[in-house]
Amino acid sequence: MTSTVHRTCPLCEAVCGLTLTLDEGGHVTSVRGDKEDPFSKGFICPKGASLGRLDEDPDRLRKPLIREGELWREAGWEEAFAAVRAGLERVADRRSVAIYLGNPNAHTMAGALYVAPLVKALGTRNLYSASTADQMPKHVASGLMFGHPLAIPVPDLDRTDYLLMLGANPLESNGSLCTAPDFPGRLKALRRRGGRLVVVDPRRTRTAALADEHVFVRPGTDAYLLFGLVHTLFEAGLVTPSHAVNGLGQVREAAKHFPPEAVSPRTGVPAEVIRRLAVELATARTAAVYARIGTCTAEFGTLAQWLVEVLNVLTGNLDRPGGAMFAKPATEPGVRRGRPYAVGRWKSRVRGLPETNGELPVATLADEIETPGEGQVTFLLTVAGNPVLSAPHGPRLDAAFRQLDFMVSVDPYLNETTKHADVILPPPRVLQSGHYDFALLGFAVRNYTRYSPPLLPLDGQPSEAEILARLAMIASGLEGDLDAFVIDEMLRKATETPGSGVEGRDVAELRAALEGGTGAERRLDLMLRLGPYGEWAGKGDLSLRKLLDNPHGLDLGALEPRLDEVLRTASGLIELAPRELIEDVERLRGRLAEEPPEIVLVGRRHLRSNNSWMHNVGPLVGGSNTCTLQINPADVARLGLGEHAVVRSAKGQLTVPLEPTDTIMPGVVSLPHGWGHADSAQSVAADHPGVSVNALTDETAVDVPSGNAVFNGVPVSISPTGVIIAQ
Ligand SMILES: Nc1nc2c(c(=O)[nH]1)N[C@H]1C(S)=C(S)[C@@H](COP(=O)(O)OP(=O)(O)OC[C@H]3O[C@@H](n4cnc5c(=O)[nH]c(N)nc54)[C@H](O)[C@@H]3O)O[C@H]1N2
Ligand SMILES: Nc1nc2c(c(=O)[nH]1)N[C@H]1C(S)=C(S)[C@@H](COP(=O)(O)OP(=O)(O)OC[C@H]3O[C@@H](n4cnc5c(=O)[nH]c(N)nc54)[C@H](O)[C@@H]3O)O[C@H]1N2
Ligand code: SF4
Ligand SMILES: [Mo]
Repeated sequence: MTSTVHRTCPLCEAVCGLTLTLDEGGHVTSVRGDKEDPFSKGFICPKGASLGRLDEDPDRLRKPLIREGELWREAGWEEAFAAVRAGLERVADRRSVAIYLGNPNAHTMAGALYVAPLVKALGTRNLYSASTADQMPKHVASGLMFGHPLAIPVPDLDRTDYLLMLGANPLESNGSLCTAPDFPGRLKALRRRGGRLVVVDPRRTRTAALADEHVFVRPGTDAYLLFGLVHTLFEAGLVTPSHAVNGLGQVREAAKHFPPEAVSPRTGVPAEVIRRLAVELATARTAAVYARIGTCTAEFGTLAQWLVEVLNVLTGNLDRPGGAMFAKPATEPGVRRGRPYAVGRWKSRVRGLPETNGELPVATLADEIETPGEGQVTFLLTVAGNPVLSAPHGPRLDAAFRQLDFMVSVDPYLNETTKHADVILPPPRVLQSGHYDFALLGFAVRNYTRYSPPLLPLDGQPSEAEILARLAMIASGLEGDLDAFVIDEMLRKATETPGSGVEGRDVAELRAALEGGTGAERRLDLMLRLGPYGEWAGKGDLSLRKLLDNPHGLDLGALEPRLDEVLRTASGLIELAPRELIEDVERLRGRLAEEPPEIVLVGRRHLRSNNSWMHNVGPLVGGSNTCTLQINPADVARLGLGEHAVVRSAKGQLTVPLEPTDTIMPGVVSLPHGWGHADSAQSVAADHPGVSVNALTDETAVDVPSGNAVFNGVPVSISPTGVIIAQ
């Protein structure tokens, strides 16, 4: 007997609905797009289609591993948790404990619901995550402008008339901080209805090829280009902000330093193109500017994200249909309270880098492990992360992790990072886990909700939620049911909040009404009921029951203007010129005068890959090698290169196969990240090792306001193999 089941794909931000066929042994025999999902409507990509293979990968860990010298042995769960407890008890000072959270935490219920209590229980400020190797500039810009780090607008993709996209390649990545299943189809629809798509990228990507116009830009210079656009809007009298703002005059003053003629040589974009783009943006019926990883992981990442929103505001496109809008996710807390957003509330011990969103930059994790003194990190917990391959200058972390007294990893794989752990705690298979996109639905281009319950029983091992809850209990020394505690806290607050919808009601009675087979499900039920469409506090009848009754998900409508609900600044206005960012403009001005490096390195993504961890699935790594150095043929000829070349940076060198292509600008080369599996314990990945680009990236270079790593615009030199360069 086979069975057909439906669930959300957990592998990227597009949240596609999948329809799986399982045989009686619970093995996946086919994966298709779920045609009845109102958001993804049957879309699927090669990664989603490989979900069954990934889920049943024989190299996935099924039991905890405990290290004995250089060897590993499988252990029972109680023994593994006892080993973690003993390791933590050896730490005299909790300041020496660090936690690193990787990208999949944004995709798991465990990450959304259990990481915060775990971090609290560990009682340390040494919190690091992939966010400072990714989107922290967006949080900082939104926090300072709109008062909340999650108030990140998304382009209203299905209605806009004009989309200016910088540093994103959704035809390969399927989109990021813009949840839009079938992103390619939505871009094609934009053009079909007469809209215009302009892509700014140092490479002519598949997305650029689909666009009306592709603009080559020198890596790391988007902030100059965006300032050139802002300058033109003021110059041409095209500024029509749709909202009350603070700081308009300061933005005008700052932009005076960046006329198109001044930024053109640095960006490589002709001044007349900058002027034309500004006019197009301002005069389109509706328009949105959207910028992603290429512009975030750069030296002026926060300034670039700020200027993106400045443009959306100045052209009157923020918070209106067809412009840049805020999603309204079904689990959004009714009342967002707290102090106004601030950065730098504390600083890192060694380099004095400011905290952002309660985190320290991953670019300084190695410093904190290597540098003796009070608070030196000696105990590390990683959850769903592979910083040895994904963080800047990964080889230094590889060496630093060897110095740790104790390391614990929650991860399904023995890999370049977890090989340093003393204990590895593997989460169960994807199909044994419930799934709800708490994080990603806050950035969706349509309001939408869907819950996927676990499809297969747990067979005695803990869910990832239970693993993290157990670690939190070990760290806090408390006993009891973490979920019950969280639920009671939330209910108490809601019942005490005037106008909450449950004001004055009895906590015990509300608690008893919650449904769900696990603590995580009951917490989801509570969040749905208290959310904006919820049956308790919202304007609808959402609850876990309703989602279980609608396994293909529910459309909650097109995005609607909601800036009033989203704004959390002390002034109650959009802060167009936050002090921290205006100060950073000086750094930008200073760099304009400097001679740029001759050759710079950027990254890229491939459709069938996902950061560092999907290289063990045969169908995804088959075919031609994708870990190649893209380079313009003119540079190949100029430098006299053969099939391979040596790339050197301030931090390291790699020998790489070349992929000459005129789709990349002269003076720019590109390597994808996440490779470098030469010593991997994973059999397929070890056969397709590639090299780690993060052997070249520099952990000492960060975007100053956010502490974010710089992966794009890294200065490198390139020489033929076999040539020895005198140092
Ligand atoms: N040079 C360069 N470096 C980059 C980037 C770049 O563009 N260029 N991109 C950056 C970006 S955007 C990101 S997000 C980071 C990613 O950085 P990381 O999150 O540190 O790295 P990933 O490669 O995503 O590793 C994910 C880990 O999670 C594990 N995992 C997978 N699923 C689960 C699960 O369900 N539960 C648990 N517990 N573990 C799971 C995998 O085995 C793997 O070990 O890399 C950054 N690094
Ligand atoms: N298939 C696949 N999908 C993924 C991932 C994956 O690894 N593989 N990773 C996921 C993750 S963690 C993330 S964060 C998202 C990222 O999603 P995207 O932001 O769409 O990421 P990329 O596809 O790397 O596209 C970034 C583009 O920026 C360009 N670029 C580089 N430097 C610059 C610059 O200085 N300026 C400008 N304007 N452009 C520049 C690059 O050439 C590249 O085309 O993708 C997610 N989805
Ligand atoms: S686009 Fe993303 S969510 Fe959709 S099937 Fe592919 S990996 Fe899964
Ligand atoms: Mo990412």
